[in-house]
Amino acid sequence: MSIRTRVTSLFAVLTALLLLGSAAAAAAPGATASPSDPSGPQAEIDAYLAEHPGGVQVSDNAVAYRDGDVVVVFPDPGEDRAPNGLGANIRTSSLATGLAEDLQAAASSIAGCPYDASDRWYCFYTDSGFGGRRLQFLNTCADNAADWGFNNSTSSWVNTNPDSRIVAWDYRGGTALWVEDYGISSDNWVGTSDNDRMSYWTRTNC
Ligand SMILES: [Ca+2]
Ligand SMILES: [Ca+2]
Repeated sequence: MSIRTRVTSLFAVLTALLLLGSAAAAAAPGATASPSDPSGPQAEIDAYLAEHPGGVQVSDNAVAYRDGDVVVVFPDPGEDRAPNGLGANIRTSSLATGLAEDLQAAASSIAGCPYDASDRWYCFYTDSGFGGRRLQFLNTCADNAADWGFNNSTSSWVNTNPDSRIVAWDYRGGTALWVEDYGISSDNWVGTSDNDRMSYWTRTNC
């Protein structure tokens, strides 16, 4: 073998090793998922934001409205429940980081619905057992579920507000379905007769 051939062979081997190395790096576990990761709920979030403009995506799992007073958290595909907090890949916007700090500062949570002295959330869930989407509200006094895409969908709830009761209504001016007592209270199943009926809610002391 000539020297030239040997050098060329060595170069070929080195190139192959480098290529292998970069392939291994690309496949390394723990790589951050991109926002378009097809394993996340991105398609669902895109559809939600299109139907409910004005929201800001704050993570792979959550969108926020009204400067963070309303947060909707989506489960990953195949998961029964939405993740606690904001879920994966919290964005770098001040809204996202501020909200994440707030949720993290909460003393604890019930089924992902945070509570502490300053943050008094109440949460609705579209499935029983605190499953499905989690719709979190901080300062909202009354609202229509349809405005947030969960009309006639609520199957469980959590109220962490010690000063307010929540009353769930079939529709505005209609029948009261259930009362969420002064926090901390929760129900993992509203019952067959009330399931998927809430269209409107009110909050006392508001
Ligand atoms: Ca439901
Ligand atoms: Ca209804």
